[in-house]
Amino acid sequence: MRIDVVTLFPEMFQGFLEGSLLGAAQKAGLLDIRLSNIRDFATGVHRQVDDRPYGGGPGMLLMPGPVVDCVESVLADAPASQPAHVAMLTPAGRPLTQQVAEELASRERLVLLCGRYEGFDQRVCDTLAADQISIGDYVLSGGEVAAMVVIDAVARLLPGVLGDEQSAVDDSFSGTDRLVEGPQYTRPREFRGLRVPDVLLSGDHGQIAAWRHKQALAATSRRTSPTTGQPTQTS
Ligand code: 6GU
Repeated sequence: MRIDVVTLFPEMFQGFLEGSLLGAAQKAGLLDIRLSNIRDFATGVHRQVDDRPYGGGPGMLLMPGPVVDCVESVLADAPASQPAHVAMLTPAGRPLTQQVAEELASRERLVLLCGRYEGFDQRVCDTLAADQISIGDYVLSGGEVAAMVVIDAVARLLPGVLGDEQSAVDDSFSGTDRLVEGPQYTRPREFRGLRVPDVLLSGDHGQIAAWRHKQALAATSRRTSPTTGQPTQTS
């Protein structure tokens, strides 16, 4: 899979992309992540990329020209057999869920467009007809951190990226039931008086699977209300 990130701040991705999982995936040739700087497509002596919103209001907007030119230069570097899926990171987008991550991971090419300032000029959305993704109902200073969240969630779903192929299938929000995982334990058997549940030491895999399923159902219902779908747990 190839992922192109279009951003004003490519340097924000450096440490992140060198990190263990993504660094190894790129070395192994499973993932090819490239960074493009919107600033390289700025025109004029001041290389300006932002301007004040028409109609007034606070802050600055990214100018549509450099953004669209940068995305189009990335798209031009794609064979017709591998059309890229363009996704803009914006708080107005559809919420990122495990299902959305799976959908993005099924693409061969992804372009992630990071906004800054107060957001994008509407004509960027109109011109690119891009997917729009938000990582939650809170405001970030820019789309870069959100793009890193998307890359992390997507990369670990690619075949061969995780050591153990089953672990992505067993994850919270995965599989057909989309439950969160229940409690898990490792050694020691007793920690500060808290003991590992006997069933996990029983060696009875049928019993263990049944216990885990029951725990996952309980953890899932603790965390979301069946009526509102909103979290019910505050601690
Ligand atoms: Cl994708 N961008 C920004 N700026 N803020 C956000 C977001 C994205 N998702 C949630 N908040």
